Amino acid sequence: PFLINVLNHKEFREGKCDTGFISENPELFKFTTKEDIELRVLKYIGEKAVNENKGNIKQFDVPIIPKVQVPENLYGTKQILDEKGPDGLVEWIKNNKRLLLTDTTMRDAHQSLMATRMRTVDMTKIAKSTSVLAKDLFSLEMWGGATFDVAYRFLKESPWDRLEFLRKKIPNILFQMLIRGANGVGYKNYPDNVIREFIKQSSESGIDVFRIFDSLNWLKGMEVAIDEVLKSGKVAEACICYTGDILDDSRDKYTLDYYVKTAKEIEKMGAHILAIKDMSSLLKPHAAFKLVKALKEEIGIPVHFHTHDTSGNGVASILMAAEAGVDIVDTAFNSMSGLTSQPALNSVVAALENTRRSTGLNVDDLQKISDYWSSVRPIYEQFESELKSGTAEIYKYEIPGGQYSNLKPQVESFGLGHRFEDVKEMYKIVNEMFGDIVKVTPSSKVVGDMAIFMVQNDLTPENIYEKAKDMSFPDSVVSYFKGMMGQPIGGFPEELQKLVLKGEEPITCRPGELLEPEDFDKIKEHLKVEHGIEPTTKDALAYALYPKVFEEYVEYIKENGDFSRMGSAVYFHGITEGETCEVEIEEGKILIIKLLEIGRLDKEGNRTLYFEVNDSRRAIKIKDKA
Ligand code: 3PY
Ligand code: ZN
Repeated sequence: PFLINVLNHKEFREGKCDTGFISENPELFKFTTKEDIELRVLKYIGEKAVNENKGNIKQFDVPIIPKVQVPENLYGTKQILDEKGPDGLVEWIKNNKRLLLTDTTMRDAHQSLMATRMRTVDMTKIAKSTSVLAKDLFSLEMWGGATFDVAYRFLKESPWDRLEFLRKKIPNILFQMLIRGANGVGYKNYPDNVIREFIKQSSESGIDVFRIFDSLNWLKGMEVAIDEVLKSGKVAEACICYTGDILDDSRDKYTLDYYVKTAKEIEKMGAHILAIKDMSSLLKPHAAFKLVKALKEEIGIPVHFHTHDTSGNGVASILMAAEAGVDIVDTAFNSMSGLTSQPALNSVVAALENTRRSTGLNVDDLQKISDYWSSVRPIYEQFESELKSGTAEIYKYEIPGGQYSNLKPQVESFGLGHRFEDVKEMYKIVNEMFGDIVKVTPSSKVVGDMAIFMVQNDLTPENIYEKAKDMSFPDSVVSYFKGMMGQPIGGFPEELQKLVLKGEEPITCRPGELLEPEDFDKIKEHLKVEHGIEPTTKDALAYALYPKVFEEYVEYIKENGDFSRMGSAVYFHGITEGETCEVEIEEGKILIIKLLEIGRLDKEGNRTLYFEVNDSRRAIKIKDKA
């Protein structure tokens, strides 16, 4: 994506350069030829073979892409929105008796099951089939949350490309994203103009439904995002994040009344749809019935239920919500569902056949898509947690799906693997110390970081005020107590706030009112001068959200090449001696690569690898790091 050389350099083309230009810009005189691209691919594969898989390769089934005939009149919710606008779509939802379904496979499901590592190629391959076989879905949640950051950081691919490629292939189903209110797709509040520009660009690139939440249920934290979505003519779906247990009368902070009151305020803010965001799988089946019933009686906008299956009760909660009249629910194709992911889509469809909430989707058609994901999933096994079953302990700990499956490796990275159970207990204790808060990105990260910090330093709610007097707390905890993530329901516990802030004054206004607006022209100039790219607004936005991650991404691509079209089995696992693979390097251009032989170690510590590439032989040297 960043192929910039002298021929497409703006100043050179405009004739504004003198001869000094050549010596000042040597990188502009490098031309990436087909041979260079080929060489980069061979290096990538060679590196895997010599230093990573070392001959140990798992065999994966080739995922079967169901053949479909695209009908001429492919029509879906996207056309309803485009033709009738958000209010027309809302009317259509309200007049619908069917239970409407969202599939989360391309966003929350893989975020929760496989550390957000699903690559764009695996999504685009099934996109056309999805548009036909699942044409009656309400929406596909396929963007936002952690996917934006992880695409650049770990997958070295552009999340914008993902959105735009999928949009082209799926013209009929609404695209939905998750945006963390003023925290955008990041972990801290951003200046208002970053949130606004981000929404504008996302909407231009293909997002239709913006699910907006605030990690503390602080409505002010959603104001700017809701306003911008309304301006863009797209669908604003605002959340109440669910925590606690409305069935338990002894818990009087997050009651049914609290949720209904908050939902009414959200409706007043102009949201088109209300989402119940049950990120930690805490909304028990009977509570789901009670909550949805009350909301349907008290508010006029449609209700969309999002839950996880961490407890194992997810499908039950969905069915009870359906009985109570919920309009839309989130599910994931069966092979990508369950555990910390969403409840099972195919099973919900089958369960409701021949009932008054029948979904209108075809079980056999959906099975083909689930089978595809079933063959893709093993390629990502290395990113999955060890969780084998649902667990009722989630009701006690209240940890969001993605965080629950990620907590163990995180705790291990602090050398505290043996104290994992203590960290979970501490997560609950920290929540109590904080005054029982809503826990979802980024507030859940604050609670997690604090729990690890306390276990690491042998702190307790009793000894912390003495023992931690001179300790500096994790950055996320300091930022939280400063008010930089907004205000929690019921306010901050003052004594703890003082201990953490050590004399610094907290804020009580919206952080966005204090943050300097981002200067996008300056960012573009910086990217051009420092990294030699012709930046787009999408690049500038990525930099505004994640400066370091984006810069590293640009440098990686310049140095190593863009492997986003490479199949995931090869991308993650490589090939070994004697094996052949196909690698797409650009649309329709495929290299057939056979690794003929890995040579002996030479005196310099290198090995020569012999390849056959589309019938010609090539040899490259790779340093053996062993
Ligand atoms: C996210 O913010 O990424 C979430 O999925 C929260 O539940
Ligand atoms: Zn979720």
